[in-house]
Amino acid sequence: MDQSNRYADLTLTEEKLVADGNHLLVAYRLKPAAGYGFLEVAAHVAAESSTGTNVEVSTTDDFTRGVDALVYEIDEAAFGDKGGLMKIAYPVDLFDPNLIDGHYNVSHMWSLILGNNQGMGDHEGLRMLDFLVPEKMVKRFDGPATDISDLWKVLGRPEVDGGYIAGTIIKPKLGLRPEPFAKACYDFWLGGDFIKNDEPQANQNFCPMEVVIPKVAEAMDRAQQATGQAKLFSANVTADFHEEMIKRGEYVLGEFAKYGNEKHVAFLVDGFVTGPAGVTTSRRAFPDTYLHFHRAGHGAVTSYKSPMGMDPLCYMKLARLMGASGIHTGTMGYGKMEGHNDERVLAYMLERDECQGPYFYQKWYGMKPTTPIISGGMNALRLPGFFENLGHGNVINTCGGGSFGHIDSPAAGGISLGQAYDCWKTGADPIEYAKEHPEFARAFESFPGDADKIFPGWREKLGVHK
Ligand code: CAP
Ligand code: MG
Repeated sequence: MDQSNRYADLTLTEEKLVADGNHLLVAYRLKPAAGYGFLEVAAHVAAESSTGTNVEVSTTDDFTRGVDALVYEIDEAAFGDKGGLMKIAYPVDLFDPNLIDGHYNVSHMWSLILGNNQGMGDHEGLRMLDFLVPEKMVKRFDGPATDISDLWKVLGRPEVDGGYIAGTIIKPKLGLRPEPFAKACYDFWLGGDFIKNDEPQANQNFCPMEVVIPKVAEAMDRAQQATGQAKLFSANVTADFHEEMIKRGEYVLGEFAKYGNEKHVAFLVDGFVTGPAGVTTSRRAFPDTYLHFHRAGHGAVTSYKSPMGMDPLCYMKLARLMGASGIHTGTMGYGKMEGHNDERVLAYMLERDECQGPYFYQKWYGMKPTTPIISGGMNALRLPGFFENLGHGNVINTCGGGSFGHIDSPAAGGISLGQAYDCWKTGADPIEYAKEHPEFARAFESFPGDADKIFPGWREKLGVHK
């Protein structure tokens, strides 16, 4: 059934919709299935995502019609054989405020704008490219409770522009027992700032939380005394049940508090698999603890390979609305995961108070920033290019292989990361810098494949002939 007479109004202008601020706007790429018209399917998406279904229902009244989502712009040829562009305006009244405080729910918003419409049979692809949240809604999402300035403070740095946080992920991903795990932490902290649990590290029988966490807390205390520097640990508290998550969080904080280091702890929540409920549990139960949003599984909805799901930018915006203090943004083409240089906008959208996205100019109205967490196949050699592309280094970066794969030691790996930042920040030539900085220099020998690619001729220049 073609519902475009009800669910489309191509006379509406985006300018006016934005100025009025009564709608949430979404841009999608749509590819209709064979035999269906573009506007017909677009209108079906608007119906299915708001007040309608695939047929007229007798219970609809005039009020219902007043909260219809409306297709207000289409460009059928925008993406060639991948489909066209369509934009939908969703009345703010469609969205769901909490009973307890009137704040909006990301889970509800998500299920509306990218819910049932994903499974419709009359399209071959429907992907969310960008969205614009109006002021009256932005101000009623939780947003982050803590941000990178809280970590800079713990590290004794300026709370504005406090710079690069050099981190790692304990590797191997699984299979370390408590003693070697805590030793790996200590060894890295001698050179770097921040350690996170790898996302599958939890409460396995071979490494129970209640055995390993006290050892990690003790290792942090020792490393701080040995280096005279503050250290940070991001502990995985992901769980299905909110009470289990809170139990884990309280346990971890309690163990680090024994050394006065509870502020040196972040909570890692695998927020794609838990969904917004897991993230919000941590955000609200532990408002003083930095919330580290790991996103394992996100590729199923964000991969550019898919005609479905959403672009990573949308995922970043949802994470900031939920209240992530930091979220993995990928490495913008410098690491091992899918991504490209222009994904700078992911970081800017998270950090800034206003930012131009691909389709909409989003204002955040003072919502705290979410730190870009840069991870996945990174090491000291890849970092200078990464910083150059991004234009700053106010990020958390975790290099698992890039630290534990350093041929000298995890500490040397950690030091090499800080040196990579310093090299870029001071505008030094990396080869010249390596001549004066042994840990950075040895990263070339540790990751010779990368060195060959990024710095051809490095062996001769650095006098390495093995
Ligand atoms: C990185 C990592 C992270 C990924 C996740 C891993 O390890 O621990 O989980 O970065 O991807 O398991 O691969 P390495 P993203 O440093 O050894 O690569 O950050 O894109 O969400
Ligand atoms: Mg990992």
